[in-house]
Amino acid sequence: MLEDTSFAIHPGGQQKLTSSGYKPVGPLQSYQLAGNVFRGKTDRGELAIVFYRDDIVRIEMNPFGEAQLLHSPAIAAEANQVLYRPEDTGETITLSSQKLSVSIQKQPLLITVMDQNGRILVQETKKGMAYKETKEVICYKNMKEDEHFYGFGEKTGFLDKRGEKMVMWNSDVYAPHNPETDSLYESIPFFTTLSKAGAHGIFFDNTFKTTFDLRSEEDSYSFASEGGAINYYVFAGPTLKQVLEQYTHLTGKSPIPPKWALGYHQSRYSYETEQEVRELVKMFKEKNIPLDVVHLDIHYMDGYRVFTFDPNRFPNPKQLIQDLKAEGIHVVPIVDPGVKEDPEYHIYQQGVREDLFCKYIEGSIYFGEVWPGNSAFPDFTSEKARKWWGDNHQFYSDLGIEGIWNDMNEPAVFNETKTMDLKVMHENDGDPKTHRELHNVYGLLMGKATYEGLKTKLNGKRPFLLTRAGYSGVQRYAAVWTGDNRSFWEHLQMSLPMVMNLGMSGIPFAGPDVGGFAYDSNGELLTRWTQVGALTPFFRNHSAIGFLRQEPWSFGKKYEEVIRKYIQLRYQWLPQLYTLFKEAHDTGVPIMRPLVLEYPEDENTYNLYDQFMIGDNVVVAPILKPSDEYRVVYLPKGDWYDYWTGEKLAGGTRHLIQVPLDTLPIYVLAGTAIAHGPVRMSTEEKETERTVHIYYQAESEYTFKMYEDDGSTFDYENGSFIDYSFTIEQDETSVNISAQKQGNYQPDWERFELKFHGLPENIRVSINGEVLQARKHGLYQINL
Ligand code: MIG
Repeated sequence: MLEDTSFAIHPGGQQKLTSSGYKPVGPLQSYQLAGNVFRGKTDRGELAIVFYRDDIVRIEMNPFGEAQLLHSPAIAAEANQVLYRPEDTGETITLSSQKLSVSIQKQPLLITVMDQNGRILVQETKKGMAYKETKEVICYKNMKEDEHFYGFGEKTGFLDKRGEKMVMWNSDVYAPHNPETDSLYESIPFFTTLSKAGAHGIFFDNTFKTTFDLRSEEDSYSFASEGGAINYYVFAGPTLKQVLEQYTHLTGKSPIPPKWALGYHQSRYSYETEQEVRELVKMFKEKNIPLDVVHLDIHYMDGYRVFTFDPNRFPNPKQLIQDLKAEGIHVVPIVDPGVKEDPEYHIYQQGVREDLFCKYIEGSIYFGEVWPGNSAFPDFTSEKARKWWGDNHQFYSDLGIEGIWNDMNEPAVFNETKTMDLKVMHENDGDPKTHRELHNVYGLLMGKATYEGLKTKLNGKRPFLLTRAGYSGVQRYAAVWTGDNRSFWEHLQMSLPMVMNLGMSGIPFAGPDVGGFAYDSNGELLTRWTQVGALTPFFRNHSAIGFLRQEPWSFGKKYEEVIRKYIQLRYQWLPQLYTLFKEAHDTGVPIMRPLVLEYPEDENTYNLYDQFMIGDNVVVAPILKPSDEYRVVYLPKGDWYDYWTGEKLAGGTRHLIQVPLDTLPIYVLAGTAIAHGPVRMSTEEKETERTVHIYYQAESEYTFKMYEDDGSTFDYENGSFIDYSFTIEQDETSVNISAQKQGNYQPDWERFELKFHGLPENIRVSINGEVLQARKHGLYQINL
């Protein structure tokens, strides 16, 4: 194509820059208060303001009519009754809650959101809010010099998004994900701004194609949409963690995953036959490599018909799944939205007869080309279609399947636009809207249908769902993998800030294809990538058809040994990760964190993308380049223990470290603790012992948390869990632990140990006032 050559920048082909053509919405002319809702009229349209909580305010400006205050499916919370009194000075109206104050200057209309101390969080520029007759809307905000930006979901590039311009439009991108690649599979129009004064967040809840421009102007940014209203929420912070709690209050928290989903997943496009799957599992057993999940990609289906198995390739799926389960392994099949046009296929018949497919306004079904050939697409915006789709998962649950992998749900279609015709009209539970408006929520609603359907079929067991596409709120249903990356070192590098920003967007359960999907991987890359994967929330090795195989043993013994070590390490860390998943469920704070989340006052962390934290006390600094045994690691303030050698390093500075192939650099903050379990071949194996590692530091105090439940049911919702809290106080002569527990779940382990690192001789260790006897130096066995 000529567009792929220099012809693309032919001097004659440059378009003239036109003035933007936006018009201001005009001054505020009148207003009224109806209960909790402030409504004001401008020249054009209506402004509405509602507090959802003292620390969350919604602002909607519709330049084309009334502010409708409708909800996208992202929203999981209702507005609380927040009491406020408007103050009107003649020029400005101010609405104040306990935490926020919104000032509305009437002429010209200018909205400023402040905290209770009058600190400005968000302020419109002179351009304010504007629209075009063609229905585009835009909102301009000031951007201060010291502001840094996190979130925006699944984007390429580095950690801090200042200077980026990003478009939200769920897209299937098989072409290599480059720094300039913009829209990927997920659209999360939410971000957090951090400055010296603190943090606040904005969620632009508009499901049309939206654009965030933090690049074009030096001192302002904008968010714009192709349609709909200027509808956004401001979160008060003032810390990054509070913003995440506020955003996930509004859009929902992630469920606690079943434990098996936190183990190691092996995938390939595709393991094509029952025989191949059995041999794969046998290899894992023989090689002593833990495994919890095998994914079945599209080859398992009969002619790519969802809710079927190919009778030749998989003659007895029930037996296969049962046999694997007996070995502690779960099978997760892929399910795409496209339903093959085939009048003899029951799913297609049901969809047509019961009117469940996406249609044009004129009444004909929309067909698009995907794997099965010409296909219809369920209209997930309709409750009836969602229920139908969910109920059909009985097919999988009857076979013993407890997890589903949703792919192609942007939706991806093999045509020029890569998706469904924008004119298609979704039923949208009685409020019909075009695909142009609802494209970005199609994947989210498929996830809702799948998760909720599967949940009702599993009789109290936790479903696992993996999805490629999503919108804000997707964390309520699914884990997210970052789609079709490649076996490039650059993509290993890029996966870190991408997964960290997904975490900063309310999506804690995320990860890339370990080893890289397309292109040929190699031993060194797979080894380094598996090291990172061992501590990434979602840990799956997946690779594409036509490229080198990349199971752990594919590149020879030297690499296999190291890969085994790190998959095993994953299982040792599971207790620690599980507690962090529980924390994410409660607070929205992710498991894998950028350092800035823990050290927001430390400028060195603001764009630190090649290291990450697990929880609040562990820094991981992987090798991300070939043939390199050295790297610089930045350790924030405090002292840090090398996880492997026990050597203590000073924080607040950079270290040059040597990192042989078998090492993933991990540092634990002195004065803190982490929980470990034994290496197991799968999470179904009983966890017989539990060890809490405590890293000695004189004059320190830390509250260590450890959460346990059965790992597989929702019984924790009815009190069947146990939550430990250890306050560890250490000084020159003694360590005192005050241990508390809440809940009555009886954990599996038979032995519980405390293991100290760096503990000097002659230190007295006591727990709840009782002095402990060491079994050997620094090792204590206790009864909890
Ligand atoms: O266009 O099902 O991202 O993980 O292996 C390819 C085949 C469709 C894309 C997914 C990938 C999966 C593949 N799918």
